[in-house]
Amino acid sequence: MSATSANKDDFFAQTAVPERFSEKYELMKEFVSKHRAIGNRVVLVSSGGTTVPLESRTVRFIDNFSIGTRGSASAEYPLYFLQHGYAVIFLYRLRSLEPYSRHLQRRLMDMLEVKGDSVTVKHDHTSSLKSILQQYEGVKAKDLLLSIDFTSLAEYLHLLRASAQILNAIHSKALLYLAAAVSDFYIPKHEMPEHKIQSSTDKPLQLSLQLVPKMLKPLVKEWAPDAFVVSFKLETDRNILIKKALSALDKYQHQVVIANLLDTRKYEVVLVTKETEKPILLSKEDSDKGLEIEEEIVKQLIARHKHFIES
Ligand code: PAZ
Repeated sequence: MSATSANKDDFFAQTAVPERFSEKYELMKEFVSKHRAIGNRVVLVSSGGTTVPLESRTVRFIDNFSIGTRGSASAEYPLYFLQHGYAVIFLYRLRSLEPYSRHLQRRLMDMLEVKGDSVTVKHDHTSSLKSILQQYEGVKAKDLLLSIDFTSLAEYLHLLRASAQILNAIHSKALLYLAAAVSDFYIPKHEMPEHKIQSSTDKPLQLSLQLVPKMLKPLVKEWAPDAFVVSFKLETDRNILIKKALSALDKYQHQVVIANLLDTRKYEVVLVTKETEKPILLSKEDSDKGLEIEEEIVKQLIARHKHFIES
C-alpha cells in the first residue's frame, strides 16, 4: 500500500457529489436559517467512521472502528447541546449510533419477556422508555435536531464543506464539533476499478492510496471562518497525543482539540487549546452509574463557546 497526496480542489473534483446532496443541502440551509431567525446557536456534530470504497460499484471498502458513541451521546437531550440553547445538525455515518437509539435498544430488550408462547411487556420497565420517547418527541416538536447521513469519505467531506459554509451565516454562533473518525487515505475515482476486484489472478492485491488533503485548513480559513471549531484527535500512543493536538491547533488555527486514546476514550480526554490542557476524566463509579464523559466535554465547550461569542 502506498500513498501520495492531492489538494482539496483535486479531491472535490475527483470525487462525485453524493447522491441526494442537493436535498440534504436544502434541509441544512432551511434548518440554519430557521434557527438563525430565532437567535439560536447551532452545532454541527459529526459522528461515526467514513468508508473508503475500493471499487466504483462498491463491493469492498476500508472502514474503521468508530460506532458513533461520542457523537450520538453529544447530540441528545437532556444534558448535552440541546439543553443549552443549541439546535443540532447531526452528520452521521448511516447505521452508526444515533441520538436515543443506543438507549432504546437495551431498554426494549429489558422491557419484553417471553411467557409461554407470548411476548409480554414488563410494566416496571416502561417508564424509562417513555421518558426517552418523550425527550425525543420534544426535540422533534421544536425541530431542534436535523440528522444527515453519509457513508463514504467523499460523501462526508462534500457534506462537511456544505454544512460549514451554511453555518457561516450565523458567524460565531456556529459550533463545529468534529467527532467523526475520518479516513486519511482514499482512492481517486479515476484510479478505481469499476467492477469488483477479482481474486482469481494469484497475485496479492496492491492498493495505491492518496492522502486526503487536510480539510480543517479550508474549513477554518474559507468555509466557516467565524465559527468556533472543535476537532478531535485520536491516537494509540500516549507519548505523541498532546504534541499532535498542539500541532493541529498551530497549523489550522482553530479553537479546541479534544485529544483521546483509542483504549481510554470513554473515560479520559484532554481538552487542548493553545494556552491550556485540561484533562477530563470519568471515574469507574460514575461510569457504572450510567454517566458519560461527553456531558463534561460538552459543558466545557459550551462555556468556551459562550466566551468566544461574547468576545
Ligand atoms: O465513535 P466513537 O465514540 O466510537 O469514538 C469517538 C472517536 C474516537 C472517533 C472521537 O473521539 C475522535 O477522536 N474522532 C477523531 C478521530 C481522528 O483522529 O480522526
